[in-house]
Amino acid sequence: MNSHRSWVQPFLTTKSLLPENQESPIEFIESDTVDSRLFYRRNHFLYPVFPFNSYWLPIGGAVTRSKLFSMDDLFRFPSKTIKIVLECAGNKRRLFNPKVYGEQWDKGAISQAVWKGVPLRILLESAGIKEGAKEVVVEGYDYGPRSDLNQVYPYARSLPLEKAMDSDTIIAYEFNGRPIPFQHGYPLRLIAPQWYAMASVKWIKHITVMDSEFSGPFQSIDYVYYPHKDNEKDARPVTEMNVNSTIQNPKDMDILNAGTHIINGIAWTGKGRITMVEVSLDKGHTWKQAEIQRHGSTEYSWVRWSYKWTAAERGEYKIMSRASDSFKRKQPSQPFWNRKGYGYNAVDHIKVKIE
Ligand SMILES: Nc1nc2c(c(=O)[nH]1)N[C@H]1C(S)=C(S)[C@@H](COP(=O)(O)O)O[C@H]1N2
Ligand SMILES: [Mo]
Repeated sequence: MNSHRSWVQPFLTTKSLLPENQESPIEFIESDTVDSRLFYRRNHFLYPVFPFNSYWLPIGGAVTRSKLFSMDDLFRFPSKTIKIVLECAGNKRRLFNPKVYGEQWDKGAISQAVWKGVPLRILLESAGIKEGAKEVVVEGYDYGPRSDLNQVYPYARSLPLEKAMDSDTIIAYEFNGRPIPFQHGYPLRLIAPQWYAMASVKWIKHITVMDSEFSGPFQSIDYVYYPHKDNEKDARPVTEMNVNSTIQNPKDMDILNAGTHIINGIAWTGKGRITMVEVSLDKGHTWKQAEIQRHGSTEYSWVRWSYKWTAAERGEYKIMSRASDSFKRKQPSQPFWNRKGYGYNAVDHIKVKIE
């Protein structure tokens, strides 16, 4: 049995190929750094073609000295290495009821890796931020038509100056100790910890400091919570990840023997840290605390949790998991429905049968 482990491997689950959107086999991820082979892929456009062998990074806009950095320039700056969860804002979209349009992600639009790079702050300071600067726009090399706007756009997003200046917001050049794989943004990618991953722009083309609000479609139309089906009332931008958890074992609809079973999974949040994960085996009437393994987890990474369950009686069981964080946020029993299906974080659940 065990000798199979080295050559029997999980795979990504394909959602679309042009552009490439594939999810991670999250229930089978046992490592806290996900290899690029199993790291989810989310793209709005086809992969970009650009001369990455003669790559330069320009920084301009509301700065006192426009800059052009070579890769070697970047390697010489002080670096920062961080392990972070990247979760697509559309992770678990398929679970919304009523259903919403868009990529029907199950639970695997999430992965974790170690990224190394230069804090964006250092680059901005070397260019000199002008007074009145508000946002920093990062544009990727990929672009394409949007069906709604009848125009070609690049993938570009802004960060508020405060987030851009956070010492953990980095321009990454390494992924798990190697140059970033092309699919994940080679040669340079923005990494914005704690925010849903739409903020972490791949294949950086240029960085522009702005003294006004950027209104590109990937933040004025997409990545906005619209709580109502047919009007824009109470719309607000998608930013930090919600507190969340995913059960990895058992698998949904498993048939198990009576006896002891380990229920385990991951939990993560975009603010503070995970303080508690609870499990319910009686449809949410009572909750028991799971054990959290913090070993190897850092400020921005997921934690692993487990709960030993002795299933004495035959029957069907619903297994639920609920995480809480240090900002007193707790997974709700019902998700916050929004028209574009972002930020799903209702209590996770699966069913099993004990025979
Ligand atoms: N340039 C560029 N950056 C991008 C995107 C994109 O389409 N183009 N997609 C964003 C979204 S929505 C997500 S969820 C993550 C996915 O990163 P991954 O493909 O490395 O997993 O990249 C973000 N950065
Ligand atoms: Mo995403």
